[in-house]
Amino acid sequence: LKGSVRLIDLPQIRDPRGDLTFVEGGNHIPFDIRRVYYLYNVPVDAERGGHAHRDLEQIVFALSGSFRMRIDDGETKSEYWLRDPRKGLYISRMIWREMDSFSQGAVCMVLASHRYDEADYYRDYDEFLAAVRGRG
Ligand code: T46
Repeated sequence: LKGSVRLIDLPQIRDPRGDLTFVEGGNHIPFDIRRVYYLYNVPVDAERGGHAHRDLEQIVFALSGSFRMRIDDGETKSEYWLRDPRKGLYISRMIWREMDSFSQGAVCMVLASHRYDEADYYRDYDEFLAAVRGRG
């Protein structure tokens, strides 16, 4: 998968009042943030994702609780268990992702490089495979 999927460590400021983590555009992440969204009230047996993006880059965090992300670049598959709010999973363009095994009360926050655009999605796996393999 080379650098196309990797964990990004964010700073953590700890003191007796609790922990604080921050993200700065142009510093901690490799794109300008144009959108933030979050998933919550997710049933523990839910499956989300099941798509890839033509251009979108994202960083996915488990702000609370945990869940699994399955990653597939068309050749290699891997999986990440996200559970640490300091560690975001960077996912570049043209990567298939699936999410499941959400813990009770899990909150997933995503930083995205573009606004929502349905035309940017591959929601069909075979179409995604043909596209990544076709590019050689
Ligand atoms: C991804 C994973 C981690 C919007 O209107 N605006 C938005 O910004 C988003 C993300 C979604 N939507 C609409 C589109 C669908 O009608 O919300 C509905 C559910 O979206 P979707 O089925 O794509 O949700 P997930 O959780 O399967 O996937 C989302 C992101 O779409 C995707 O980019 O990587 O979270």
